[in-house]
Amino acid sequence: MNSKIQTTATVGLLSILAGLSGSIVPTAVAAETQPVTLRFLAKVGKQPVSCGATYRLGKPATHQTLTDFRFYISEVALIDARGKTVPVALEQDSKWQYQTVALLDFENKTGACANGTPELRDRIIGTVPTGTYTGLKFTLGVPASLNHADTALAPSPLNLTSLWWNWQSGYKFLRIDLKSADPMPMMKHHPQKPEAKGAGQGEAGIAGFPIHLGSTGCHGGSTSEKPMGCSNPNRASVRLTGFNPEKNVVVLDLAELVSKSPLNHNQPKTSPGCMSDPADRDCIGIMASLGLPFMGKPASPQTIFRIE
Ligand SMILES: [Cu+2]
Repeated sequence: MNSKIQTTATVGLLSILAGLSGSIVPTAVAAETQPVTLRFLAKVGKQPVSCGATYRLGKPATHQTLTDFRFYISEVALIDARGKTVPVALEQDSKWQYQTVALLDFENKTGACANGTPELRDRIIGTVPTGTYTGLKFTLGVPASLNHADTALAPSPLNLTSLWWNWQSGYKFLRIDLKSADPMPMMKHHPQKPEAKGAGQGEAGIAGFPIHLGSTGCHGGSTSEKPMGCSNPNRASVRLTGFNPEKNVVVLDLAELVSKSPLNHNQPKTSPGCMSDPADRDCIGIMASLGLPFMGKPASPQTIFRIE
């Protein structure tokens, strides 16, 4: 009975406080926040990338035309001078950002990027507790909780079929497609032959080195149940220091991503390029650059993202 009286009294007091003024807010909720914009830039070495441009890439270097360049970033956090990590609350814009996931898009559907979308997106927008930050942390990929969705029903930016494999494997966390601009060895006797119509529209039609990163070895589940897990989640965790959101940009360097890969070569009986297949040796260099474990090789520091 005593406690009932106390409860009533407490409720009464709270009502009075609430009624007094809108400015009375419990301290716990009053933590100040500040807006933050994290800018990204896609480059080949020192050059910003552009759709349809041709670059000398890979090892040995070959001429490659860019036909797609998009990726999902999630679990973004800033790090202060003491090493404390605070998550960035992403603006929920119903377009580029949903929950903890953001899409970055460096293709504009022009020229060779016919498979893409006209809009570009080079930033992540959100809020963090007020403070001074010197580092950045994020995941290249879609979190497991959002990865096994149906693009027909999922909210934007998780509704793009071009960035999705299937319900069980989930999304292509990163999609960078390259088309060889050198005469391909098997095309040598038809060097003038124009590319077949429809090439680049579907995976089967791509002649070149598409890079599609995503989870593999996802087991269990059914068409109505999520997989129990994926033996190769392939989510790359990135931590960068010396970052001031006001001054710096996060660069993804395509030259670094493919620096160990012979791009005009394809292991027989595997998909073109690297589509994350654990048996595809064409992924060895790509996964190493991403810092992901692959074919028995342990994870190593990633080399594709840097601060500028
Ligand atoms: Cu686009």
